[in-house]
Amino acid sequence: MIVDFAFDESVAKVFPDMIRRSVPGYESIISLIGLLAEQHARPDSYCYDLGCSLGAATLAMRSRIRQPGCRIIAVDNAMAMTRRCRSVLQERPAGIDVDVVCADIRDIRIERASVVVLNFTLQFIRPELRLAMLQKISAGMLPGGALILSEKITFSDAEEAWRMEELHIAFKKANGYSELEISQKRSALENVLIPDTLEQHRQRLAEAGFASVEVWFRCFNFVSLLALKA
Ligand code: GEK
Repeated sequence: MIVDFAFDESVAKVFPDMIRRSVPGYESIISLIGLLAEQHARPDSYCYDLGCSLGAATLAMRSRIRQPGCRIIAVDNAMAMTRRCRSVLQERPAGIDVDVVCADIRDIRIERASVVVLNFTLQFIRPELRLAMLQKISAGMLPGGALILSEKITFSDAEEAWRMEELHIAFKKANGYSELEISQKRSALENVLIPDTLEQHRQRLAEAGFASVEVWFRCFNFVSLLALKA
């Protein structure tokens, strides 16, 4: 029997290996988030890593941001993730301060944000709640602030969707996953990870108050967007 995917202890334990083998370009996205954050972080502001898991994006930001008075807030609602995230950060103390918070990102306050990272997290929020989430982020951002939104996407064209899905499956197979593991994971994620099209993302971001939205990374059905607050 396939049960819905959950971010529990067993997932947290293998998470870095799992996400690297499942998301094409993950490692590049992570290191480039450090670069984007360095460009957009402002003095005396907060940088948020929402759905931080083990803190990969937080570590990348921390290694590059040098602005005085800048602080990173890393949030995840899975205790198994935040516990490990804290120890990862303690193992390598350096750079600006980080607060790791175990909470639902829908419940936290966003304020004075110059950078907000949603690296493969919005896709786990129920679709009808996504606009309100982005509106809250936008309202808490400083003018010119940067939202980095990475997502698995779907396509309105069925053939394109099929081709991209096939490439993603080939990527996972090349990384050692079996047909059975791939199909079981797909079933487990079916009700949990609900992808939008790029067009849906663009419209929602515009509605939430972001002035410009650019794709800065894409591989198959995975994209990362840079959205700037008006
Ligand atoms: C990385 N950003 O390595 N509130 C807080 N956290 C949540 C919520 C929520 N409502 N829903 C899901 N999460 C990371 C990778 S993983 C992506 C992000 C993946 C958390 C969840 O617990 C998990 O840790 C993370 O979002 C998604 O750059 O596994 O495909």
